Amino acid sequence: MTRLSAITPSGHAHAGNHLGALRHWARDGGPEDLYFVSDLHAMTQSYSPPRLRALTRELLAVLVAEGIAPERLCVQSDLVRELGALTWLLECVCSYGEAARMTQFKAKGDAAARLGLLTYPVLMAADILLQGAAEVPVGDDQLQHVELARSLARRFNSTYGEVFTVPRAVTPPTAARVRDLSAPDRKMSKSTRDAAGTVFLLDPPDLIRRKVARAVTDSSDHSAGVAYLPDERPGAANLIEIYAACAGVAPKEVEFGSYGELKSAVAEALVEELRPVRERVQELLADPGELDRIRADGAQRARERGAHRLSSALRLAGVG
Ligand code: AQP
Repeated sequence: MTRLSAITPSGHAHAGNHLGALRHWARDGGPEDLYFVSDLHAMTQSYSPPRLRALTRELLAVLVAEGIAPERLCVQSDLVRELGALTWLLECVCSYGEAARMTQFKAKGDAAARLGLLTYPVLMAADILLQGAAEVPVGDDQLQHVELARSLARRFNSTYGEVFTVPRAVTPPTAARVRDLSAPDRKMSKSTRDAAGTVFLLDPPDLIRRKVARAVTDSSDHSAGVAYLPDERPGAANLIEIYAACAGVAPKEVEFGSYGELKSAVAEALVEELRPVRERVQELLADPGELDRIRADGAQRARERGAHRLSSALRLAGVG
């Protein structure tokens, strides 16, 4: 059974990506799973090409450093020809109305929006269908995109002939949803403008300590006992959840006498949780040869894995 997951190089990876996704990809994945850096998806809004290239490389290093087996990794743009061809086939079985209904397009799309913002869910369908993925672990915000991939697979299969596995979305088991430390009403995010609330995987320990020390706890009385109240005190609950995720316990089991103690414990837990990843990323970035090899091998494997599906789809569609 193949599962497929991706991380978009829209910024530096952070503790939310690690606790909510990356460490699970490393621990729970099967031998057929595929993880990729979705650099093509980072192009739907204004971006800097040199920064995109550097972030793509950094995120590939992060995935390796997280312990994901190199044979399960690739970079999306290394398959740009295959994905470009398949995206076109799928766009030709997708209606404009279906694409325009995607909530992310409805939220950000206006007349000036890049056409890629409208069509990138079709590219995501191509990512999934090219590799024959059966399961796609996603959060609620991406469910609609997997539904589109299912519809396009079924429609292509029934119109031209059976080629594609119809994928299904799976919700990852209770992964942590880490919130911004300064604005706990929103999730920790790569593309945040205010880095104070985001603990990046590559932040040095002292910076992590400073960011956690300044985290919002929703209480002016820092000596008061710590209670896990996600609705009333989302900032404190976020810190408790981060500590619980690092310590491998349930948030309700976390007990501290004061917010000061909680913050020190969260800072040290995060520093130790992220230290091996940061150190390994630094080694990988210092040795370009190893990363280049991993990337080239991953591209070749992913290309070979999708080749027969793409050629069958082109043939059945009467082209290629
Ligand atoms: N704050 C978070 N807590 C837990 N999990 C998170 N993920 C993202 N943010 C958190 C999970 O990380 C994986 C890769 O993320 P993505 O590249 O698909 O992008 P995203 O969900 O849009 O994440 P970001 O970091 O917030 O990026 P931007 O700022 O570009 O939107 C996914 O499995 C995601 O659920």
